[in-house]
Amino acid sequence: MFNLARLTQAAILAGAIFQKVQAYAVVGFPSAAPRANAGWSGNSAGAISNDPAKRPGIAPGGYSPLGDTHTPQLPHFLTNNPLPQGKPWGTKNASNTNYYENPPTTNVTRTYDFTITKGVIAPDGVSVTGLLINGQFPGPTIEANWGDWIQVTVHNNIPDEGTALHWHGFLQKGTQYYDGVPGTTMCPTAPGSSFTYTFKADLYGTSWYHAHYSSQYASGMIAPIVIHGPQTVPYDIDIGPVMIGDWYHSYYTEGVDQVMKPIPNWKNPLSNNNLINGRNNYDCSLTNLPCTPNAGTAAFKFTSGKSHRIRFINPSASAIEKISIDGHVMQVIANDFVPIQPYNTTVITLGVGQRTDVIVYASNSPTDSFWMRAFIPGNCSPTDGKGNYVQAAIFHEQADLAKQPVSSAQPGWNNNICANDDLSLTVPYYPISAGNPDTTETIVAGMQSNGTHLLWYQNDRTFRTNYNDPLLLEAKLGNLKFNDLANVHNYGTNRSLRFIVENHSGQPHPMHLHGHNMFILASGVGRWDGTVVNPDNPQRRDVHIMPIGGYIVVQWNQDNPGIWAFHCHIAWHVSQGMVWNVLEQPQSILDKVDVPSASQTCREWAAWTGQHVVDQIDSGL
Ligand SMILES: *[C@@H]1O[C@H](CO)[C@@H](O)[C@H](O)[C@H]1NC(C)=O
Ligand SMILES: *[C@@H]1O[C@H](CO)[C@@H](O)[C@H](O)[C@H]1NC(C)=O
Ligand SMILES: *[C@@H]1O[C@H](CO)[C@@H](O)[C@H](O)[C@H]1NC(C)=O
Ligand SMILES: *[C@@H]1O[C@H](CO)[C@@H](O)[C@H](O)[C@H]1NC(C)=O
Ligand SMILES: *[C@@H]1O[C@H](CO)[C@@H](O)[C@H](O)[C@H]1NC(C)=O
Ligand SMILES: CC(=O)N[C@H]1CO[C@H](CO)[C@@H](O)[C@@H]1O
Ligand SMILES: [Cu+2]
Repeated sequence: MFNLARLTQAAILAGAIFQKVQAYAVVGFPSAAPRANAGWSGNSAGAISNDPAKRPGIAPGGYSPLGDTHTPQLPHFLTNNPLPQGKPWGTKNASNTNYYENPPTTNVTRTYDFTITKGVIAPDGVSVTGLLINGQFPGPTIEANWGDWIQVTVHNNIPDEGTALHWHGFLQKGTQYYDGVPGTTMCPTAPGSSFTYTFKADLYGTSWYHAHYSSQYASGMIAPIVIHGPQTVPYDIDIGPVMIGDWYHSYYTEGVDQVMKPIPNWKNPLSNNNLINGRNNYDCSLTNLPCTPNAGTAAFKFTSGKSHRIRFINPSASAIEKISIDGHVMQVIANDFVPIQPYNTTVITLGVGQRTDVIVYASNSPTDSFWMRAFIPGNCSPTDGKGNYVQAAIFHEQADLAKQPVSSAQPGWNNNICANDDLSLTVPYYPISAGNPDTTETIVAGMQSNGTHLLWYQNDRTFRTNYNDPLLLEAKLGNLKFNDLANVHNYGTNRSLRFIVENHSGQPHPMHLHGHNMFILASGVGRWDGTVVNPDNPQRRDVHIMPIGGYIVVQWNQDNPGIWAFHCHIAWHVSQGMVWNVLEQPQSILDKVDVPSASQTCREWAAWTGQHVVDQIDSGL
């Protein structure tokens, strides 16, 4: 056995090898030593177990098995269930199936059992209170095949807070009760209680799940989801999820307190670090908190001559991430759950909640090594300027793991454009035309005072939840008179809706819609001139960045009865009320959507809140 700390130290002392990050002065950014790889030997990529439970555990020092050179690659699909001939999802593929209308049914259910706990963690060496899923940060990866059912039982062992988990990007057709938005679809799960979610893997690709109760997810309740499905561009190796997000050296309630302070004392929380799969170093001289230097950065393994799929996910509370790999072009094959016609780029931009799947081709040199980099531009997202950069080493099979890669950053790797790639580049693989909407809504978003607090308003409406009285449960009872702060808008049986959202603010907003993929018709700075990009087949996804001082134009078909939040995915903006609820086909909610009439979860929540004060400072989401 070798000593982790000593190896890390040795790697730093390799001196000349450590390359200072060029072009950007990373204040206080300490060495990025590769992690020790106690379990990994030699050149083999490691056997892939088809049973996620049989994969190796967490590397020393980390809180998740992700992001180490011995993290096993993922299979192309799961086979630990009775398989019909061929693919688990049958003959459906990326070009012959409209996945919104005809997802496959495998009749296989993947079950997971999660326990949420609160404890002190130090992912970057700085000790903070965090929230863990089965003791992990990021939490355990959910893996399923396209067409499977996913069933997750969540035990809330947080002693003093409710919780709810949201499965980002799934349509939840007929299963909205399991969408995990407290006060909208369900009551929060009380401390000591459990809740079992059941939903279908109707779309395929890369996503994540996260707490939707206040800003809990900013304290660690995030984790990847991989739904194996048809391939559009063949590749050899699936590296798996790479979550890149901001990190705060305080429990999330501190951020909520800051942003919800009455005028004039409110302020935007500043992120303190940037993590890849929950890992980075931090310069301990910059904090008064208990801190251990050289916590370790993430590392990945490539095989020379092979093509590698990487599943980038931005689970930040607030940050826009710029992601690049030195010396390598990334071939983009999907955005969110939507496969697209491949295009090449060197820098990927992800707003909160967004995913991009890429294929990276490795050189034939077995000893190659180089850096993956991620950067949060300060003009896009409020950071303290000390920890907005993270890097992770990528090693080929015979590279010396004790040596820092020596590679140069891509041109533009740290560009400060607070917007997604041009919509003309992102063309869905399965073409669908948006058509003309039945109803168009113009929404002007900006900050306004409610008399005491500065909140986000959309057309003079802001949002605050009532945990004890979920909107969906009321709709199921036929009660459609919601109070003003519920911010519910009834679009009845309109077949399609178009939202023109204007941004009267100095910040970009990653806008997310539950229960749907949106057609992204246009996005830009200033005012929309009426032009639709790729009108026959516009980009579709579930989050798109509304640029600073600009707009987005989105549209979707009302094919999913329910109450769906259209919200900014910046945790602090949601706290301040940036949520617009779409009530879709209320009559069909009564007729078709399965919602328990007497919710045990609400009874448990009512019992708990009868004896404890819920200190709901923010909107509740
Ligand atoms: C999908 O299947 C159809 C046959 O149903 C076939 O013609 C087509 O080439 C397949 N597309 C892909 C991308 O595999
Ligand atoms: C799934 O179950 C349904 C109902 O029992 C059945 O009709 C269908 O053929 C099954 N599909 C597969 C792929 O086994
Ligand atoms: C994209 O990059 C890949 C790998 O470098 C290359 O094979 C392909 O030809 C490129 N495609 C385009 C359109 O440049
Ligand atoms: C403004 O909003 C905050 C946060 O929801 C709330 O606590 C406060 O009571 C509101 N002020 C008024 C005057 O309604
Ligand atoms: C369409 O939505 C609007 C709200 O914008 C509503 O007034 C109208 O009644 C809806 N139409 C139908 C057919 O439900
Ligand atoms: C389209 C639009 O109205 N954009 C606005 C975004 O916010 C800035 C700042 O308030 C305005 O100047 C823009 O007109
Ligand atoms: Cu926002």
